[in-house]
Amino acid sequence: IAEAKEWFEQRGAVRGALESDPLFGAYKGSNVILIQLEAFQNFVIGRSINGQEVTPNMNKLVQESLYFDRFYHQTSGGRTSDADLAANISLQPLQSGSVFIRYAQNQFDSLPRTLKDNGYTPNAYHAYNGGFWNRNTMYNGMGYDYFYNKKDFAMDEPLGWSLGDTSFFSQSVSYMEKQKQPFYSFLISLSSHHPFEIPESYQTLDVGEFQGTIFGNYLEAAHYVDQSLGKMIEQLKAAGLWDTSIFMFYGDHDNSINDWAPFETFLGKKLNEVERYNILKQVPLVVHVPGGQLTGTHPEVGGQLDLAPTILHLLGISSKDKYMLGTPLVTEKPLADKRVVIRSGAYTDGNVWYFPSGDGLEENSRCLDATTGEPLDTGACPAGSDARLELVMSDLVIEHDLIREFRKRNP
Ligand code: GP9
Repeated sequence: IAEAKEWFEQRGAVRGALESDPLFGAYKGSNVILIQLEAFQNFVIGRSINGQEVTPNMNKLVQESLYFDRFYHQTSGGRTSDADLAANISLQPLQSGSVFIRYAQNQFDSLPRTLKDNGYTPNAYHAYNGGFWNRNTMYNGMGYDYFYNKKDFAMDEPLGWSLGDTSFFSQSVSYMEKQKQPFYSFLISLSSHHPFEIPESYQTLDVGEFQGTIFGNYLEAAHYVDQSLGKMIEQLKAAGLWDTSIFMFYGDHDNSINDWAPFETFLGKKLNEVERYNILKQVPLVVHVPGGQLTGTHPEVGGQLDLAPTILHLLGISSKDKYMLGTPLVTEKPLADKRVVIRSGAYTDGNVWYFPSGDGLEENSRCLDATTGEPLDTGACPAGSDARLELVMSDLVIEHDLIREFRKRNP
């Protein structure tokens, strides 16, 4: 326990050292709207098909925001719930199963509770059954004031599993308008869920040769989500919430389409192993700050575990004493030795991709150039054991409810 505590505290010290960064607290007191988009991968951003942009509203927002185009999802078998865990608790998912289901009774240093302790009104919004992924129980423990779930939404736009994202976002904003400020609103969209079939009347993109395929349906669904988000932004502006809120969205996980042929046709090139892996793991992260003062595309690597530390950093709320794994991404100077660790034990620092061997032997692991995909000497990937240690420490904390123990030793 002492070893794990010390290891986490070292990670906390990295965040603590960044508190002298000029952006620490630059948006103190702002509302925070964080949107997790279902199966939303990064490769659609900025792309067109038959002369039509797939995500015109997001592309426009990217121009007025910070855009991280090498941002990775870090989910495992707990899929959407793992992304939520990463974003709001900053711990790694488990090798199997979902933390939301297996360890909902644990004590965690969650983003909603931390914000609540700092005067925020934290609420979660998702227009599906509250018990799915054990959210009712988990959200209660995470400190949300209220979880707006299916029963809180008028089913005025039935689509797919539940309510269409356009109505979901719109009704969520109506709830936000009544919240005591500052608020933290965490929203989970649903309309772009596998297998991405949306009614014909919703298919407003000409996907040409992909028409009637799962890949074509995915593009249509992404286009619909983009329209929904565009309308939400207009509504936030009309409600006077746009300039008082940090507005962020990211994708939760990949779209589970296992055939690379349509990706290659859509992107117009053959994809090497590293390009495929990047497409599979990269989800967009867009951060719009009040007044749109921070803009530009950030090529530094980051992952979902960095979301809570990033938000706390911008708000000037210290996370150095929180048992979290991530580090802030929006800083004046990016961290020099930043690494993103995937549940498989793979990691990237932006220069290399390290893939551990299936047999666990270090000499059988692989190291590839992160851009060209060329194999490199394993010496170019020296941090495989550090990546593994991050997973071991995260597992220890989750499987033995260690944050509760840490706090007893150091309240
Ligand atoms: C359901 C939704 C889907 O509430 O979050 O979860 P997924 O199947 O993508 O993990």
